[in-house]
Amino acid sequence: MAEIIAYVLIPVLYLATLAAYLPVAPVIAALRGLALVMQLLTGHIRLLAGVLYRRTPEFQALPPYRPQDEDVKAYRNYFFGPGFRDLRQLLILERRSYVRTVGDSFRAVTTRQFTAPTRTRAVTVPYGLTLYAGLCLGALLAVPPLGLLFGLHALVLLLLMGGARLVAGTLRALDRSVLLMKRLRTGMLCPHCFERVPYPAYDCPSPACRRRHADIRPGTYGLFRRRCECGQRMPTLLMLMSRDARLQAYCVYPHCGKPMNTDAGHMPETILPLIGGQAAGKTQLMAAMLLSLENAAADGGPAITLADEESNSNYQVLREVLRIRGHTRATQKALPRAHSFVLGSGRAERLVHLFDTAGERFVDRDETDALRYAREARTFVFVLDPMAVKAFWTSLAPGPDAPLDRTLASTVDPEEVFGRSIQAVAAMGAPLADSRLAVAVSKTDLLAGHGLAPDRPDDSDSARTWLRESLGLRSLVEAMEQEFREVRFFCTASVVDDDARVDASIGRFVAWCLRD
Ligand SMILES: Nc1nc2c(ncn2[C@@H]2O[C@H](COP(=O)(O)OP(=O)(O)OP(=O)(O)O)[C@@H](O)[C@H]2O)c(=O)[nH]1
Ligand SMILES: [Zn+2]
Ligand SMILES: [Zn+2]
Repeated sequence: MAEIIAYVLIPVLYLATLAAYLPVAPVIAALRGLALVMQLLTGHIRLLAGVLYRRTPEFQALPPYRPQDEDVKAYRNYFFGPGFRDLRQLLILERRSYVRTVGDSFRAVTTRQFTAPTRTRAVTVPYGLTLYAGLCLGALLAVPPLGLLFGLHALVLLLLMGGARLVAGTLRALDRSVLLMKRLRTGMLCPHCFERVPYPAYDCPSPACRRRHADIRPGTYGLFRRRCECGQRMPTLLMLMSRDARLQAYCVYPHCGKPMNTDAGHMPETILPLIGGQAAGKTQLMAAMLLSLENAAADGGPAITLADEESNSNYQVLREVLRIRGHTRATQKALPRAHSFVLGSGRAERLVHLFDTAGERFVDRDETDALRYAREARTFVFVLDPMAVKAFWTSLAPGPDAPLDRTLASTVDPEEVFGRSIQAVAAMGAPLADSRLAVAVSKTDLLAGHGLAPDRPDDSDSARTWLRESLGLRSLVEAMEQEFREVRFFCTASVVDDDARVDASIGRFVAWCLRD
């Protein structure tokens, strides 16, 4: 009987139970597979949160972008590198997590159902095989949704990366057109090396940092703002700098790198070179021009502010010299030859650079290079000291009163200076035929005292005739009128009266020079 039970009944019963189990097995396998798929998907979401949001070390599989490793010491914008790094990290971590999760699940079945079962193997082996089948199915079925999630992630990232580049490009174009509107197509003038700077470099505004950012424009390191290595945020565009938060601009040329005017790039620029021989009266004329604009501002004219510390302190010195009727010669050695100031307010604001182009500069090759800025000028001033003309001393007999102070005269022949400077400026590529020339006949206060000045000093034609006929400068006047589109003659006296008001001749002269 025992044999019947052992070899017939039990096997038949076992086979019958197995047969009954068979229809249920696929359901169990499917459920196990589904469980694995869900486990893998939740794992993916956990990874996504870790990589994109929590950013703890266990979610980092690739070296991060650090500002100290960059050429520009700033943090990258997410869509210019870090976003792609996150996607790659996610892929790496997902692959690891997939292999681990699937492997762990298989190992668990192997131990619990095959190698160390808690119940008889007759039960655990079929169940284990079912679970194996389910796991195989789950591992396979998890791949398409995971792939889809990655595909979606990559697509969204790609779109945002493209969008970010589009925004950066648009912002740059917008900033560029604002610059064009301000007539700064070729950039702003560096008052130290006289080069045109297409877009200045800026220092981090944090006083403890001051890292130089060569190009702050929207791009890799930020769209609207960028973050310096020190953590300080700074605007990416001239357009985005508010009036009182303008960053200090610096020249981008490696041989210079000096600070530019803080207003550079924020308003149109006018360059006004003063050409003339040594001691022709350029420095004093420049001071008188500034003082005259200051007088005009006090009378309700356009406001004037010296654009930088250096311009300001130099101007204070010059003004004092004018005021005490001293002579500029003693001070000029230490003075640079540029004064920058902001004229007007609101939309009419502009940055004016006055340059003293010393006559001796035209001799030296290096010095002529410094004339580069003249390329951008459309109005030139030629300072003509009548006392430097030989005919002045021979043909104009001074009156009976005290003789003219010859030591105030320039010793350089104006004709020679004009010829040389115009040649040099034209060689720089300045379109003289499109430019205007203001001829400032200097020191006329001295002449007037001796009755030697033109009859009507405030009239251009009268001054012109005087230069041609009385001073014998016919060929010089002709040369001027040939080179320039428009020539105007002014008799100027760079002197102040007792109320520190500049001679009226300067006001007229400045107004013409700064006319648009
Ligand atoms: N009275 C009078 N003196 C003037 C006038 N302009 C210049 N001077 C004097 O002429 C001399 C030369 O003038 P500066 O302005 O130094 O000449 P500059 O062209 O700058 O000379 P460099 O820098 O050497 O090329 C100085 O002693 C001035 O005080 C003027 O309009 N009236
Ligand atoms: Zn420079
Ligand atoms: Zn910084």
